[in-house]
Amino acid sequence: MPSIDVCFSPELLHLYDLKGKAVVAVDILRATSTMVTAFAHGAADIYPVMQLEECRTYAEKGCLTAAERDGVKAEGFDLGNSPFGYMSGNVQGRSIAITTTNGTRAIRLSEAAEEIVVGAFLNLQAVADHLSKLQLDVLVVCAGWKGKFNLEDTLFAGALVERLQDRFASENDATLASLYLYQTAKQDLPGFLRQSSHVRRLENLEINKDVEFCLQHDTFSVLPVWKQDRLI
Ligand code: 3SL
Repeated sequence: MPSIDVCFSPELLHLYDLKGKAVVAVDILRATSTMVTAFAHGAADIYPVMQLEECRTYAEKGCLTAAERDGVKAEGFDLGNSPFGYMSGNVQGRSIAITTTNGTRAIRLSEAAEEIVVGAFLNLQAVADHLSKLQLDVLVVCAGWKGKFNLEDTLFAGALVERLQDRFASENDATLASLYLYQTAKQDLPGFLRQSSHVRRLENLEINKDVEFCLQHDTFSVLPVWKQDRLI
């Protein structure tokens, strides 16, 4: 039986061997939720990059560019990191280059894995179905916040473990902790997360509707998968 494990921050990735594994990269608030939303609204592909300057260069290649730092859209880019910015038909058929504080970093630092998929509550079942077919050992890589643990990515990890627990061995402490946390919180995720650091950060930016949207389960069936230098 394959196994599932959880890495609480990209800073802990050096402790894991990614070779031969499937990574689920997650940044619930909001990068991976936004990427899933972009694909669900017709985006052709997405280039997640780490630096603002690199992201800017993709405009010359005909890409839409998207950038966020500290929760705010960076100046001079077409799009920010709110899922609502990707829903108006504006990304249909387009390539997007995106850089965010933590989410794009979690994806790029996972490149040694056999496969990387992008997960969010919004496409939770699509991720679970894909991993069940793939039968590789799984590592959920939480983007966290600037190297630190966060609740929302851990809750996603727990939700995924719950859906996979019959088919995957999940006996390590990180996985058990994620599962218990999710089972405690799942009746009211927005309420549970009200005191969390990033929800408070986003509240100060007055984007509560983003939080509510990103906590919805199984809204989309898209599954962004890493191929060479981008998500398709
Ligand atoms: O850290 C990130 O990658 C972002 O998703 C943060 S924010 O939700 O845009 O503030």
